[in-house]
Amino acid sequence: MTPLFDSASLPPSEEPLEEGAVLLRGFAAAEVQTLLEAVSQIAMAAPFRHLVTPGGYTMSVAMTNCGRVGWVSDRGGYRYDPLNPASGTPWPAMPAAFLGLAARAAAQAGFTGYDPDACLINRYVAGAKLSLHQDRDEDDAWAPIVSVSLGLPVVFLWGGKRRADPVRRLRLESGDVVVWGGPARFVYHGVAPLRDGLHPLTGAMRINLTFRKVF
Ligand code: MD3
Ligand code: FE
Repeated sequence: MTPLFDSASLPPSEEPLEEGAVLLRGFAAAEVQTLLEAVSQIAMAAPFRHLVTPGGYTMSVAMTNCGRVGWVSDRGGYRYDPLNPASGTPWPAMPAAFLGLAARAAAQAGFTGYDPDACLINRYVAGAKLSLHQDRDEDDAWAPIVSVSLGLPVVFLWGGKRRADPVRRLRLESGDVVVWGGPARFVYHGVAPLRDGLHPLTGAMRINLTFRKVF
């Protein structure tokens, strides 16, 4: 029996999650390898790093960016920076394949003309997680965040507009795309600790692309 690694083996589908949020299963399935090759190129110029939170914790997720600005964290706070603090140089440009995919996914969810400023690239190994949070460092509060899952599957945690709201669990697999915009833009969300596994293209890792309109 062939193990079911990801949604590449299923037809793409579209599931509304809530107003402003759509899950596009398998939307990027045909592009996973191309996207991962681009991530490797970006990581050569801007290596993944474990950033420190303002509270002094080192994040279990390793991060890098491409685009006009990149999301960074240090003891001073969170911000979007046109320069990579590790090198003092601009972030790698956003590859055309990234922009095209993000714009097509956003349009499918009803957000036309999407032109993201940043793509934050998150890398998870077994045990890495992202605690429940809101993304509120962007000036544009309506434009969607587009998320592309690559590699090992993960359980995505998705709550409401208040931290205490109930949290739903959603399994995301390689090639799945989620678009969160408009009224869904400020929902609390996170990622459960990654489980051990081996994916044919990423090995023991999960990579997530999150596109953001910052300005
Ligand atoms: C819903 N990343 O980088 S992407 C993040 O899988 C982040 O790496 C997760 O949360 C990851 O900030 C989840 C999905 C996502 C991203 C942003 C959102 C969902 C969102 C913003 C608002 C609502
Ligand atoms: Fe987030």
